[in-house]
Amino acid sequence: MPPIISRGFRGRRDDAPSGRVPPGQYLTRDFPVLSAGPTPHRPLELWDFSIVGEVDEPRRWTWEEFRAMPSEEVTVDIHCVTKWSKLDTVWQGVSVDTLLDGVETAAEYVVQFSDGGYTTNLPLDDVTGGKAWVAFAYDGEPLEPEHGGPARMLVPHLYFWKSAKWVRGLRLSATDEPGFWEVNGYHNYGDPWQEQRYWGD
Ligand SMILES: Nc1nc2c(c(=O)[nH]1)N[C@H]1C(S)=C(S)[C@@H](COP(=O)(O)O)O[C@H]1N2
Ligand SMILES: [Mo]
Repeated sequence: MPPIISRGFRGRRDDAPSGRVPPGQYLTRDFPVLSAGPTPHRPLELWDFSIVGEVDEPRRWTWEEFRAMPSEEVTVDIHCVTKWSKLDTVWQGVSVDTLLDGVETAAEYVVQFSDGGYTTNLPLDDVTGGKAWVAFAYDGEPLEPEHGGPARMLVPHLYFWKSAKWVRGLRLSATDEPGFWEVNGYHNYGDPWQEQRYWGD
């Protein structure tokens, strides 16, 4: 008798490791590009990153200063609201904790702002405590413009629209100010494990 091979088992070989893929998501090995507008191309000598709003003193780094800061390699899973998830993506970036080091603020919210005008809002707690980075490399290479280069936010515990490409800074605020997709029907918080895709989810 030949061994009995279960097609069911074979068919599931590419399935997600359990507990890694939020409800309603499928896995992709591609890296889709999702941009609401054209890709900005800002020369590095005209790039800076700033922390503004409700802070004791605004902070600003040129590209050179930003790249001289300590950075980390992080391996994380990312989840787009259009239902693709990608496991074990590898980034290099500066932790937002490092950028906020020494910044005095009573703010509870933050808006990421970008070249091209994109914004996205979240509680300050969601970008502190080792949960968010300003990433400048992906898979060991400088971040491609389509994916947000020269630098983008990486906030992997929320849907990926909460990770602004071409990010130029953080605006700290006492009040929550909905960003680009949040005023256009997306959920204000965007937890993929709670399937917080749209208003009312
Ligand atoms: N500036 C900017 N950032 C953005 C977007 C955008 O349109 N503009 N799209 C968001 C959405 S909806 C997703 S899923 C991810 C897509 O990142 P990717 O194109 O690198 O896959 O970027 C997010 N950040
Ligand atoms: Mo998205």
